[in-house]
Amino acid sequence: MKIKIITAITALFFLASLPTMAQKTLAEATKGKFLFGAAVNMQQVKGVNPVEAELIAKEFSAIVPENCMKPQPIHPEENKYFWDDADKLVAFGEKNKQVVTGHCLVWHSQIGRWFFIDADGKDVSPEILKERMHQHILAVVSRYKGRIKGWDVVNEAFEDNGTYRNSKFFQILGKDFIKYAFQFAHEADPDAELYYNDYNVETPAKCDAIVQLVKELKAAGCRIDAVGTQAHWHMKSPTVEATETSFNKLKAAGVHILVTEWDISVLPSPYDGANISTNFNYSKEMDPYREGVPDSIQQKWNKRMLDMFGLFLKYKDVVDRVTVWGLTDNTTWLNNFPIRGRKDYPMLFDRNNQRKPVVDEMIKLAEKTKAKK
Ligand code: 9MR
Repeated sequence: MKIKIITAITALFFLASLPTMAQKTLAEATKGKFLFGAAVNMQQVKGVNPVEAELIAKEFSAIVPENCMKPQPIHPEENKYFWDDADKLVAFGEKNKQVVTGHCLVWHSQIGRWFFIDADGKDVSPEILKERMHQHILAVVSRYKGRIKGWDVVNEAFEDNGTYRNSKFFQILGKDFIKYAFQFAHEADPDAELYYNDYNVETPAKCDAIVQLVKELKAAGCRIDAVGTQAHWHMKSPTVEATETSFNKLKAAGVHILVTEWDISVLPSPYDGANISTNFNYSKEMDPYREGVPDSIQQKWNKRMLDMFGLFLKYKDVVDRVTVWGLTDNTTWLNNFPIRGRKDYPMLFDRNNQRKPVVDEMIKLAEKTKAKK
């Protein structure tokens, strides 16, 4: 009798655990190949939506702040820092045993105007801008020393044609602003990995410019571990072939690759970059899937996600991390870019926080792939 009860209880436990056994997570499936991360917002960190917080904790082995470590939110005025959100985000990652990376130290966007001007509203001298960068980077990087694996040191310094973006940093300091940023970050935390991050890295002229930058930084004795390719992609562009070519160029330049902001928009787009200041007027034709994505389009999106994920796995020896830019279709930045108020479907989880079927396919693909050498 006793044995029968024990057998029945064991069987019950087994049955209860079946869904969890079948539901392997992305973090588990990619272990040993690359980190699998998500960009996280403060509502998730603060548990305003506990379901989202739990999904992030369970499915991902890495996190990056979507906004709270950018220059403007963390350093809104000279000598005035706002640490609360970033502190909470780092603690959230540590609690979940996730690798935390920092985004981003130097970016022309999301930065207080004060950074570039003097008391009369005129551009500051190169010396002053350099010193402000120094103070900013030392303060932010030192605060999280030993707790952040690596930093997006400079974000989006190039135009798609490979010329330097005419940002305030570039206007005042020339291209050397990039070198200074890497030097200051290394000074603040010599053990932290350092990355250059950009979108449309698949565009040949832009990729070549980034490779040239890597060479120049290395020649100047700077540490640079990896280039982050944001991977804000569309249904047709870039092609897998163009992406693979860019991977090979970066690999040959002696840096690792991070896929830092992955999403594939299902919507038509009048623009294929990620420059946040770009926007176009709303029209119904540009927002075709308000009632849901037709099956034929969904299948195409699934295939595209899997093809690209297969490429990341193929290059696992140099791809150290793949990070998706957000969690669900509900909160993705793409619902408002480059046209406000649309309904996009670029994420791995749907508007009800449910895993999309493609996740299971990705997991199968990852499990078939051997770990890094
Ligand atoms: O997803 C981010 C969005 O919430 C912010 O409003 C925006 C401006 O700071 O930045 C978005 O993230 C960008 C990232 O920091 C850099 N690459 C492009 C991303 C999408 O715009």
